[in-house]
Amino acid sequence: MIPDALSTALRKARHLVVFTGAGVSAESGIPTFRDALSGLWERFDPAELATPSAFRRDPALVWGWYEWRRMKVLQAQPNPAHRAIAALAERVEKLTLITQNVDDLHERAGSRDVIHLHGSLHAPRCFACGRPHAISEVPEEPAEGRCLEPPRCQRCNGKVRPGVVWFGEALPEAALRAAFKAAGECDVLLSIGTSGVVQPAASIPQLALQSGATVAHINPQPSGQGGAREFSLAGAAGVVLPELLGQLDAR
Ligand code: BV8
Ligand code: ZN
Repeated sequence: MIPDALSTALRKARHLVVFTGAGVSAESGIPTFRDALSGLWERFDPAELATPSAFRRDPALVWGWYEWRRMKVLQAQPNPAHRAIAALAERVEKLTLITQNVDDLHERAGSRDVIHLHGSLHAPRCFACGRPHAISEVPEEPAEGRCLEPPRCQRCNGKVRPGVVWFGEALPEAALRAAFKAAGECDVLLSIGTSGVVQPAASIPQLALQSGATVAHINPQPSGQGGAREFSLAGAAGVVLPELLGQLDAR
């Protein structure tokens, strides 16, 4: 059930920020960041595998992990959560969608101008010279647990790397600036499917709260500190968001 105070804040919101993590893609069958470490990668900690040093040390292991994840995304469909977020944009004056996810399911559900704080699985580039690398979008059976030699750059023959932001790497400047600006100006921020561990992205809901916005966390795990303007809606995004949309439409 959506608390009245939150429904009212949503109805009055002129600027809504939606901030998503891997949990919003969970119902599309995409493992969350930690769940992605199954099979061959089970023995790794994500913060250790998703790093430039891991790629330097064992490019085939890291490239294999990302190709496995990319194949999962190519075979997945947006779920009711992605679609409800795209529909929300038609119901508020301004919606800024900020995601930590590296899949393109928000875009495939119809969301536009998505701010990707941690890059994308669909934009590999040369590790040496940075040249973007065209990659096949044909979904192949994700080879569970296969190391794969990364392709080579056509310009300098360097190894191609995933287009994601690894631990220890700076987030894209413009994306981070736009995200902080939106969080500082919005009336309501919905934080959906994130464990709020990874910085600086994890500070976005707090920034919105400190700037006077109403914040709601949508997650099966209760989240947030709770307070006059902070709500925790315990549940799956694919269930809670359509309900929230329905309440907005029932006005
Ligand atoms: C930076 C892309 C500085 C890659 C990701 C010590 C040493 C070194 C660094 C640090 C350190 N201490 C802190 C740091 C900073 C570090 C950091 O935060 N580390 C953490 C581990 C403490 N951060 C960085 O390194 C960042 N860069 O600081 O650079 C700098 C500055 C200038 C110049 C140079 C350097 C870069 C961080 C980006 C890392 N890349 N992703 C990839 O995808 O492989 S982060 C990755 O993990 C995700 O993008 C996401 O953001 C994050 C968390 O992943 P998950 O936990 O799976 O996902 P999520 O949090 O969304 O959890 C799932 C949630 O969904 C759960 O809560 C679950 O309950 C919920 N859920 C499940 N099902 C559902 C659901 N919710 C709703 N509905 C459902 N159905
Ligand atoms: Zn190159």
